Amino acid sequence: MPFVSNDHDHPTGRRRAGLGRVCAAGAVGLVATGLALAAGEVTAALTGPGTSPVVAVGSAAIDLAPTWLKEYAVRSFGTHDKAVLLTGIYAVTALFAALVGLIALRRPAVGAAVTALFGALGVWAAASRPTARAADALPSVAAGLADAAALWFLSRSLRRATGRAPDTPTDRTGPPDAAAAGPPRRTVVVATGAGAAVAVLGTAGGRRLADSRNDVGAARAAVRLPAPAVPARPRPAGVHPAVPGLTPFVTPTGDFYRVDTALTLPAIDPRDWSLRIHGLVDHPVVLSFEDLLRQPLEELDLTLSCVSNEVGGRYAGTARWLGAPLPALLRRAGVRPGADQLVGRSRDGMTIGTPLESVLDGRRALLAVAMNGEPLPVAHGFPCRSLVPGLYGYTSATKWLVELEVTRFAAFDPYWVRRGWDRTGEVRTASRIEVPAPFARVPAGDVDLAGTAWATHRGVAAVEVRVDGGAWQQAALAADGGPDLWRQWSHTWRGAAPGTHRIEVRATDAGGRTQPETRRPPFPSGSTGWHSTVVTVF
Ligand SMILES: Nc1nc2c(c(=O)[nH]1)N[C@H]1C(S)=C(S)[C@@H](COP(=O)(O)O)O[C@H]1N2
Ligand SMILES: [Mo]
Repeated sequence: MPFVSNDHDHPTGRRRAGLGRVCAAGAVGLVATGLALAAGEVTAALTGPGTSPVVAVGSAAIDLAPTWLKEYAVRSFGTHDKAVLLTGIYAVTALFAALVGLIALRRPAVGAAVTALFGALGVWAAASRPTARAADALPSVAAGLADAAALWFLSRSLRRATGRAPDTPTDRTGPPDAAAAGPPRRTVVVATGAGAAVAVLGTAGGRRLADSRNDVGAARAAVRLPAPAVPARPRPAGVHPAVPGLTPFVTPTGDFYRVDTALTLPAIDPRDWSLRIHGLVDHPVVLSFEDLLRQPLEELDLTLSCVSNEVGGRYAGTARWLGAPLPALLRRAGVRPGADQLVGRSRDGMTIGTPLESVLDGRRALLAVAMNGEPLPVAHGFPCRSLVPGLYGYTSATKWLVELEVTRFAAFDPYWVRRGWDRTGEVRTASRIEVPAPFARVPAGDVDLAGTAWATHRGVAAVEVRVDGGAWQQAALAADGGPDLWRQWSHTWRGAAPGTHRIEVRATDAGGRTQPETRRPPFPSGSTGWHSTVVTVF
């Protein structure tokens, strides 16, 4: 007779029991890792939100990601790229956590070794941050210890409750009736459930504690902005053609694009902030926020754009900025001969290098403290960021700025240059069609076309459109707000006939250079090519 048919020894029953054990082991792994994350978050509330294991690993991943992957992420997920990254990290962590639970059930020592590896990964990631301090390793150490302890306790209980010794020779010597000696299964279920609850509450509590400890909302609300010594030049009427669907001329702050590598926003209280100007200067300067506000502040209407903007993309915005004139501060510090690069450093360790000659050639470079009449939003660099008209953000617009170093290109490669991007970052002429929207259906007859073009600091001299590869037509340019601002355009397409049509646009800058037709991706110096849109006329 092959086997006795009782529930435990029947192959199906055994398989079912085995499956239950596997699931329980997976759950134990997940709960142990959940407790680890909770321990990490609670500790990170004290050491800074950027030091939580998940955020540290995520930040390291951002820095290590190859350029094509970064470009892909920005292109596919836009400003959601960070949420996608974190979700991915959590998913991979959960997978490994369940696996470690299985391993720990059979081989506790291997399970412990893997959790130690997890902890070490977090420590390495935290230490790899450019602003790392020794204490930043603590959250990952705490997470690793919590993981090991929870895993050890829960998988031992599970082992005992299900009556199987781990596959290690020493443990095999236990009594054959280990099941009887072990805790009841209910205890394991309760312990695992309690662990899960603690993990969830701990993680949420740690986050809240971190948020409250790092809330600069009140400090930001308390900032009193002085009146500008140099107000913005009056904006001419008619900078915005009244075509429904066209982007506003001034971008509402809440709609302004955000591009940066910060998984958690640096929280800087202006009272703890200072800006150090040093390097190849005669008189290094340290400015407090008060000092900065005492400068003769200037207002500047400026279009800021990102090198990662695809043809027709949305990574450009216009705001009214208020800030201290940067050239005056540099002159006061006394730039030494031979210097050709100005490196901005942010609180989170970002480095952005600007050609010094463009800062000093008469353009209105600013150390900005306000955007559209309010202190800078935290996401846009509170309390201070740099701005240099005519350059993409990655070579000019350091957010959370804390340091300016006058140096040489030969002496230092900033963050993006180390990753192969062009070191100058001059804004390329760009134009886009916003009306009609892509794949819009419009009635036959006269069709309104409109959009936005920029050649920041040079100025837009002309915009042309054409339909189905026909002759280029001059679009009507809206009033000119000045070369540092984008220029909106409109055009009436007369007698549009039913069918599918392709509309193209190209702009010419004030230097007479027309956008080239050749499509190039953003890397390494900004995208090129004509934007086009397809519409259906009915
Ligand atoms: N500290 C810091 N500053 C930064 C960046 C960053 O990643 N970190 N990104 C730069 C880039 S690539 C751009 S395009 C602008 C975007 O500014 P915004 O987010 O305010 O639109 O910020 C620049 N300043
Ligand atoms: Mo950018």
